[in-house]
Amino acid sequence: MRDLTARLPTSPGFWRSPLRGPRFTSVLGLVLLVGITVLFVTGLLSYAAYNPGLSPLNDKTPDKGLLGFYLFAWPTSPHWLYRLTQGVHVTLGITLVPVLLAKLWSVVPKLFTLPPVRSLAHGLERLSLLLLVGGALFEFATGVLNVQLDYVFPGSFYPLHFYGAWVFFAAFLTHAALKTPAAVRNVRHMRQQRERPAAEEELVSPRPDPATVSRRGALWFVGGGSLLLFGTTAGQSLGGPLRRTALLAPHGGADPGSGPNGFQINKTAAYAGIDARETDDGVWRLVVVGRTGTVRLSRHDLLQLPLHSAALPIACVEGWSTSDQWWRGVRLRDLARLVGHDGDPPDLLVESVQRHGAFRRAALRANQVADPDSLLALEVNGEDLSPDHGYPARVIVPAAPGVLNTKWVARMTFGDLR
Ligand SMILES: Nc1nc2c(c(=O)[nH]1)N[C@H]1C(S)=C(S)[C@@H](COP(=O)(O)O)O[C@H]1N2
Ligand SMILES: [Mo]
Repeated sequence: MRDLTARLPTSPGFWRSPLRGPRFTSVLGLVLLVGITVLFVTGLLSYAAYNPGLSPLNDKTPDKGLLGFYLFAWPTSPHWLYRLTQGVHVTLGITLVPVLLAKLWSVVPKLFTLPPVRSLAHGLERLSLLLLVGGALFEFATGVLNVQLDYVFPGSFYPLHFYGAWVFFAAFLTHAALKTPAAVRNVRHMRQQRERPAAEEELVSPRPDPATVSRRGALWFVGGGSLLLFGTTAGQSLGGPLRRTALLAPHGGADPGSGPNGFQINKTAAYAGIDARETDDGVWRLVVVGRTGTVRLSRHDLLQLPLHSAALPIACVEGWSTSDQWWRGVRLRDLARLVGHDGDPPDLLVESVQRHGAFRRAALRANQVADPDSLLALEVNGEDLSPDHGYPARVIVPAAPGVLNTKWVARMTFGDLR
C-alpha cells in the first residue's frame, strides 16, 4: 500500500527532485515579484498610450469601465518614451518565460496535495492560486503569440490580454502579500542552516533522488535561458547592428531593403490593399476638415507649405522599434490653422486611403497635434516616402505608439473628439 501511494502524484514521495525547496522557489518568486510588477505597469502604460479615452476608434476594450480609471493624456516627450516602455514590456515578458516555468515546476507538488480543501481559508487560497497560475500562463501565452504571430492573432488580443492582466494581477498581489515575507526570509538565510517551520519545508522531497545538479546550478540554468532569450529579443528595440541579433523578433516578412527607406515595415502597401492609382500624384488629394470648412491639397500643394524636420522612431506595440529617422513634412498644427484652428489646436481624426483593417484610422489628442515635431511626413531621411512607408503622406508623432502613425493618409478632421 505504501508503495502504491508513493506512485501517485498526491503523495509527497512521488516528487523526487532534490532541487525543490523553499529557497529555490523563493529566489524565482522574488524575481517574478519585481519583473511582473514592471510588466503590469508598462502594460497599463501601453494601453494609455493608445488614447483609448479619446475615441472609440482607438479603444480595443470599450467595456473596461472602472479599469480605465488611471488613463491620462499620453505625453509627446521624451520622443523615445513608447520605445522604452513597450520595449521593456515585450523584452522583459519574453525574458521571464524560463523563470515563470521554473517557478511553476518548483511548486507543482503543491497542486496535488490532499485533501484539496482543508478549510474555507485554504479553499480561497487555492482558488486564488488557480487564477494565479492560469492567469500567468494566459498572459504570457497571449503576449508571446501576439508578438510572434502578429496579425494572425484575431483582433480579440487586446481585450483578452487587458482583462486577463487585471484578473491575474489581483491574484498575483494576493499571493505576493501572503508569500513575500517568507520568500525574503528564505533568501536571506540562504547560506545559514536555520531551523525552519515545517510548512516551509513542504516543498522538499521526503525521498529525493541523487542530485545531478546543484540548486545553484539549476538557477544558473534558468538564468542562462533568460539571458539567451534576452539576447535574441532585445536587438529589435535597440537597433543598429544589434538588430541582426534579434533572432526571435517577428516579421521575417517584408524586407525593408537598404537606403533611406530601409527600415522596418509593419505592413506593406500591397498587404494593406493600397491601389497605386489612388496614391498617384495626379489623383491623390489630402482632405482637411476643420472649423472653417474643408481644404483639398495635392502633394505638390503640401510641399509648398512650411516644411519641418524631426528625428523620431517608429515603436510598435509588438516591441520592435526603429532608431530615430529624419522625417520631413508639414506640422499637424499648421494644418489645423489652415482650417480655422488658430489658437491651441484641437484633437484630430486621421483616416487612410486604406479601406479595410483595424489600423486605417486613428485619433490623436490635442497635445499630440500641438507638438512642433508632430508631422504629416512627406519624406524620410532625405527621400520621398516609399509606398510601404506611407507615400504620399503619413503621420508621425513623438513618443506615440506606431499604430497612431497612420500611413497613406487621405483625410484629416480637426475638432473636439471627446
Ligand atoms: N494605414 C495604416 N497605417 C498604419 C498601419 C496600418 O496597418 N495601416 N499600421 C500602423 C502600425 S501598427 C505601425 S507599427 C506603423 C509602422 O510603420 P512602418 O511600416 O512605416 O514601420 O504604421 C502604422 N500605420
Ligand atoms: Mo504596430
